[in-house]
Amino acid sequence: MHEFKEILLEEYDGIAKISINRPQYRNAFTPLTTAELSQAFTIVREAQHIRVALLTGAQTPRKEGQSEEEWLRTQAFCSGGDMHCKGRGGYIDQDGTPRLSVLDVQMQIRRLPKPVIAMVNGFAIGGGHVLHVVCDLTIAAENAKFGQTGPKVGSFDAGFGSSYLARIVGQKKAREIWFMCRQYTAAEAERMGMVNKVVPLKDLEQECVDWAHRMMELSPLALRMIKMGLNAELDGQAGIQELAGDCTALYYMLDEAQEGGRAFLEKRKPDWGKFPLVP
Ligand code: S0N
Repeated sequence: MHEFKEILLEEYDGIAKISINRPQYRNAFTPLTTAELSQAFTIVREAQHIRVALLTGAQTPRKEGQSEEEWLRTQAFCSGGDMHCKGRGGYIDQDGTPRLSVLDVQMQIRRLPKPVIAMVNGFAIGGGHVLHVVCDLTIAAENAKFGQTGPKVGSFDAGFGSSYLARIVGQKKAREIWFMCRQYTAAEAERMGMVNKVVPLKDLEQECVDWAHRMMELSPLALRMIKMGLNAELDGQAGIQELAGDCTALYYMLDEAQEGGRAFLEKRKPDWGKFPLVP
């Protein structure tokens, strides 16, 4: 759909696939990666024919002589912020400005009025783990590994990466994940409730496409309103603003809302009486 340097944006049959494309660094993100992710999610939001987005990590080809087991062990969804760019105040971009811009990407995923599936094909670690947490659904390959590392490497995400994680797996497990900095298998992540389904890596993309197609048979507006309602319960006034915005957009689609504007322009009183007031 668009050419980028550190990510790929592809589309198939109404489904957008966004891949972080730095497999040599286990798909760690730089400020450029997050800027490109932001741009990609904006494109996906604007594209009316796109109904579902997949977020994943690019894979490395299997090297000659490498066993399948070893190859599977090295695949990554995302390993968080690129340590090579970490400076004081954030991750340093090409102009020398420190940034924490993955937070904007998290917000975009949460606010995207379309379902986002995290297609976790390997390591989902640190800020990469948080990215799958904020997606609406997570489908993981059997080889995927999940975990937070912040307190081990001098960082943390006390936002969605902690509070929303706790809503998903419960307070005790969320504290364990952050306080112990261990890695969990896909099966363990599924048992904790932070993964919807686990499949072999070779079936992962097809499984995600099947889930996307299933959702595409359903009312997009209904899914959008449910997503915003689920967010609103957790996001306080910011969540209510999001849900209310969608309610306003729906209201504008009714003749009743059109009547108000038309009456003003025609310099007459609006005739509200002609619209049904259902109990
Ligand atoms: C993923 C791990 C477990 C894979 O281990 P494995 O298979 O043994 O591979 P390695 O040999 O370790 O790695 C292969 C190559 O990839 C490079 N690499 C891996 N991860 C990173 C990384 N995060 N940054 C830079 N490079 C990375 C390795 O260096 C190696 O390269 P070569 O071959 O050249 O040596 C393992 O790699 C691992 O544990 N990685 C680190 C994971 C980690 O700690 N991530 C957390 C990083 N921090 C964050 O994500 C910060 C949170 C955050 O983003 C945030 C939070 C709140 C508010 C804002 C932010 C924000 O940053 O914007």
